[in-house]
Amino acid sequence: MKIIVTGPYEAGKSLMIHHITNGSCINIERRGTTIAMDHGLANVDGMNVFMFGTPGLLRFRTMRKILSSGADGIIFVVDSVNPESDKRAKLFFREIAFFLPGVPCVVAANKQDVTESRPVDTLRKNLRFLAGLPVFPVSAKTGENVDSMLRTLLYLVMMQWSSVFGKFAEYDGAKDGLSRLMKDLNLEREQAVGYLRRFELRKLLEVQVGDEQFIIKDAVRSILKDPVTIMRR
Ligand SMILES: Nc1nc2c(ncn2[C@@H]2O[C@H](COP(=O)(O)OP(=O)(O)O)[C@@H](O)[C@H]2O)c(=O)[nH]1
Ligand SMILES: [Mg+2]
Repeated sequence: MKIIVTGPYEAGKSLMIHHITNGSCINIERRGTTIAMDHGLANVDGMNVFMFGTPGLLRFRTMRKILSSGADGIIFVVDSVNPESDKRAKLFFREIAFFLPGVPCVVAANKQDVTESRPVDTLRKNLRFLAGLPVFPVSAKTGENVDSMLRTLLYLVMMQWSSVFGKFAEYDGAKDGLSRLMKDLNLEREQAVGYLRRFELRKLLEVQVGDEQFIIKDAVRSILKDPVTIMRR
């Protein structure tokens, strides 16, 4: 999966990616501020999760647009401590909703380890755009709640793709898998191949189009068949 971590400057995006990837990530920064991106790979129950963190300065909009392209899910990070960050949070939220309409999103109410941090109820009053979104009180510093937030997001992503993933599971390894996928989901060949390529790139499948076949990777077979298990760890 491709997950984008966005939100205003200093909210804790880079530290969150550092935590999620156990430190195996890169941050292209200058004097402590991300100027291009963070990138790292996490593994959740055998599923590869490609994490991309965006630069939080307003002027790097083009970079955020490029990084957002094709994302399956969004972690929107807000600073629970500093109310001065709220205005920027609103602008960034509007931006990501424009870049990635309809893509599942969870909100990280970050820095909850700090005594003066605002609880989620207060943040919901201060940041009206949070209405209707799942908000998790987290700390990128201690790691509190970060794993359950990520798992919830992955679950929401899998639910969004459930009709496609259900067919992947059904025709896993079938010799006419591609044509059955097209028939059941009423897809043109190009579109069905597009889905296969998308999830091959995300390392969920191996595709042999010449053979009209696709095979789910062993590591993710049980999750694709029963996505809710990703929440049960
Ligand atoms: N106490 C605390 N500090 C945090 C937390 N997350 C980030 N920070 C600090 O906030 C500052 C900005 O973090 P960074 O990850 O660079 O933010 P970014 O600009 O959103 O990438 C750094 O000094 C971090 O150490 C957190 O959960 N708790
Ligand atoms: Mg950063």
